[in-house]
Amino acid sequence: MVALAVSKTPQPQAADKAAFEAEVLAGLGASPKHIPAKYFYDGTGSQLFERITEVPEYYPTRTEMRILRDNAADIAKLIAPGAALVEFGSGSSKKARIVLRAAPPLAAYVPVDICGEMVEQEAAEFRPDFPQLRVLPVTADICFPFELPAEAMAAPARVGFFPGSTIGNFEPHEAAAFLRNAAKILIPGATLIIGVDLIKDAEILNAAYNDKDGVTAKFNRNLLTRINRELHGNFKLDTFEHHAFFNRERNRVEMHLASLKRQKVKVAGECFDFRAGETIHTENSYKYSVETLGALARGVGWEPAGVWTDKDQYFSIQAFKLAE
Ligand code: AVI
Repeated sequence: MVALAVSKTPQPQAADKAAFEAEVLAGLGASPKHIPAKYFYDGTGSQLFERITEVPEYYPTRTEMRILRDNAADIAKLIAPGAALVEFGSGSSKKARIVLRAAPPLAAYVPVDICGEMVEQEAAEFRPDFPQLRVLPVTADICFPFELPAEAMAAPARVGFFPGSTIGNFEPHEAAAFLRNAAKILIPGATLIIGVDLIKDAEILNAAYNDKDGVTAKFNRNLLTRINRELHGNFKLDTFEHHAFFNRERNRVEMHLASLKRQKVKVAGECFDFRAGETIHTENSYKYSVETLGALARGVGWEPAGVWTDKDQYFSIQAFKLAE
């Protein structure tokens, strides 16, 4: 779903597995222990994330959809007729549909995702609903340069779309690198529309990542199930607890898996010691203000061009322009 993974070789499956193993072994061997959040999204992880978006405490998805619906006409004014709309990490394209319904006739919609099978399937489901629109899926890692299809290259304008606050799962230097890469792909004159979760009361954030039904806990622990299955691990799931909390100094929600006892765990033939209470840091979800994201974007050449939020100021859609 979310395009955070990195891999490009003729044998993607073998390479993905090698990268997964290398990153898990390095992360479990480090102090503090950590595993990149991109590995949450196997089939079960993607389904669990979809369920998270529906739990009452997890406000981001429904709030972002509402902001897009309420302001679609205004947001669409940033899209020139005949432009190509490039969606970074397209997922189910639900949010792009809202923007596209309000936009003028476009040259193409280019959903980009690391998961080729998914992006092709979503494009196939998307086409009948927008019969006049060229839908040109691209399989690529959005953090690295990739080529746009010829029709999109020929379009007189390019607009990037990056909803979902996926930018929050990047470290700030990675977010800057993403914005720099997006600038290279979209070229001068382009617009970029990003969904960004805003800094707010710790109580609301803590609830959003500790839903009562335990779906987020399942999503977090599924990483251990995946390691057991794919890397011959022997994690005992009931000996690891989901921890999620807002780290106010760093403006991020951290997710961890905490070992409930002193124990040894084997993964891919290597043994790792856990102290009681020791955690594996599995995710950061950075929260921004309009100003802090604006400063980050300005630093790599994007000028703020519009902001839309909900009445509680929980979430924002922020637009930027790249100087000509
Ligand atoms: C995908 N991403 C924006 C989600 C977030 O809120 O950082 C992932 C997530 N992790 C726990 N709940 C949702």
